[in-house]
Amino acid sequence: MRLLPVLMLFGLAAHAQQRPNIIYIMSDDHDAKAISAYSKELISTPNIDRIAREGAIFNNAFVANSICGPARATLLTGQFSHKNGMKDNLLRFDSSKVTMPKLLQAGGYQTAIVGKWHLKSYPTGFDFWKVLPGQGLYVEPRFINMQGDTSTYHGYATDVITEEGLKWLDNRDKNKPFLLLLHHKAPHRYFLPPLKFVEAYTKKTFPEPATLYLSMEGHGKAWQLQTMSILKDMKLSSDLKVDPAYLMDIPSLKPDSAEIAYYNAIFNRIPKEDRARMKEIYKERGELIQRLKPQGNELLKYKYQWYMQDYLACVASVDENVGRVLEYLDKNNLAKNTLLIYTSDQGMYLGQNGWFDKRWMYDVSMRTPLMMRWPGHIKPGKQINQMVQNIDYAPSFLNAVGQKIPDWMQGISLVPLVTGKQTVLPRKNLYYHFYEYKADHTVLQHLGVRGERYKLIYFYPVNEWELYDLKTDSQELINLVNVPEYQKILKEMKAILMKLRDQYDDHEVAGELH
Ligand code: SGN
Ligand code: CA
Repeated sequence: MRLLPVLMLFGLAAHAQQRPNIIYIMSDDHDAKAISAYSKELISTPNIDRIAREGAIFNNAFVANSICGPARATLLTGQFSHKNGMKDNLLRFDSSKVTMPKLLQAGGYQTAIVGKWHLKSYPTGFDFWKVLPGQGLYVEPRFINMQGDTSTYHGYATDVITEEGLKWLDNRDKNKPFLLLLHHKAPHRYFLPPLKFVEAYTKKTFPEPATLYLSMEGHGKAWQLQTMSILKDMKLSSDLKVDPAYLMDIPSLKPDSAEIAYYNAIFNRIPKEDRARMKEIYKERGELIQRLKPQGNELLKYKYQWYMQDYLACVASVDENVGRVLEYLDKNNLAKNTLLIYTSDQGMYLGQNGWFDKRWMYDVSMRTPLMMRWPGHIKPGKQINQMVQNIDYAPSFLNAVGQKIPDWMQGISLVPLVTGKQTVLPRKNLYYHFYEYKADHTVLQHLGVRGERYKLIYFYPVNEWELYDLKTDSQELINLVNVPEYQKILKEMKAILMKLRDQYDDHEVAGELH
C-alpha cells in the first residue's frame, strides 16, 4: 500500500528528469547575414555556428511583425500580434495572459528569463526573472529584479546577461527540468561594443551590399516616407561614436544638443580606463571627417563601414557569450538533454537599399536567424528549407516536452520537422502584419503574404500594393503589381492573403481587398 505512492513518485521524478531542458538565446536585431553559419561575408561566429553544426539550421525562418516587443509577445503566446495584443513597441503586454512559460511552469518546469524584456508589464510565468528596463544599457546595465527594485551591474550587458543566466542555472532546483530565456540587448542600436572587440573591428573593412547607394526614386510612397537611411538618419555621434567636437564647424553634420547629450551619456557610463582608450580609437573617425568633410555617397561609404565595425563587434561579443553557455552545458553534463535555440527577435538591414533598422515585410527584416540543437533528436548539420515563423516557437517547446498545445496558439510545432519525422509543414504561406506608425523610421503599416515564390505586400494607409517574384528578384526591387503577365498571380496572392487574414482572425483591414 505504502510502496505504490513511493514508486509513483519515483517514476514521476525519473520522468521529470528525462524531459528536456530548453535554453532559448535571443539577441536583438541580429541579422542572419552576420552569422557565419549563414554567410561568410561579414564575420566569423564559431560558437553560434557550433549550434547549427551540431543541430539544425533554418534557412527560411521569418517573423510575423518585424519589431521587438511584438516578436517577444509572439514567442510567449504563439500568436500573431492582433491576438496577443502587442502590435507595437508602444503598447504594454497583458501579463494576465496564459503563455508558453506559464504552461511549462504548470507542467513542472522551472522557468527563468534574463535580459531584454521590452513588454512594459512585469514578467509573469517565471520562477526567476531579471530584466533590462526598456531598451537597456550596454555598459554598467541596470536590471529590474523580482522585487521590483532596480540595480546596476558592473560590466558589459552581453557578459552580465550571460553570467546572471548561468548563475541561475547553478542555483536552480536540479530535480526539475527548466526553461531559460536568455535575451541579449546586443547588437541593437547604439551598437556599443566592449573595448576588446572595438580594437579588433575598427581595423576591418567590409564588403558593401550591391544596393548601398540605391536611389529611392521610382519606388512607392512607403519608400519615400521611410527614415531609415544610413546617410540621412543614422547619427554620427550617438550611433557612430564620432566625438561632437569634430563636427561643430561643419554645418551639415553638426549634431543637435540632444545628440550631444546622448553621446556623452553613452561614454560617461564606460569605466574611465576603457573610456580613454575607446575615445582614442574613435578619434580616427572624427579626424577623417574634419580632414575630408565627406558628403553624399562618400559620407555614406564611411558611415556604412563604421556601422558594420560597431555592429559586428557587438555580434562578436554575443558569439563569445554563446560560447560560454555551450561550455557550461558541456561541463555540467547538460548538453545532451537540452534543446538549445539561437535566434534574434527579427532581421536587420545592414546597408541594403542604404538602410538600417527593420520593420518591413521584405525578406531582409522579415527573416530571422534560427538554429536548434537537441542531441539524439536532431541530426547534426540538418538544413531546413521549409518556411517557419516565430508563431511556431511556443507550440514547438510545448511539443518538445510532451505537453499539449492549446488550440488558441496559431503556430505549428516544428518538432516533427527538426527530428526528421516530417519533411513538409502543413502550411504553404506566411502571414505578416506591421503596425508601428507613426514612430521611429516611419515605415507605413502593411500586411501581406509570403509564399515560397511570390510575396504580396499591401501598404493600406496609402492603398499601395507590391508583388515580388522571390525567385528572379530576391532583393525585392521590381514591383510586378502593374505587369500584365502577373495579374493572374496577383489575383491568386490576394485571395491567399484574404484567406489567411480571415483564418487568423485579423480584423484590422477588413473586407474585400482590391
Ligand atoms: C529605438 C531605436 C530605433 C529602433 C527602435 C526599436 N532608436 O527607438 O532605431 O528602431 O528602438 O527597436 S534609438 O535612437 O533609441 O536607438 S526594437 O528592436 O526595440 O524594436
Ligand atoms: Ca529588435
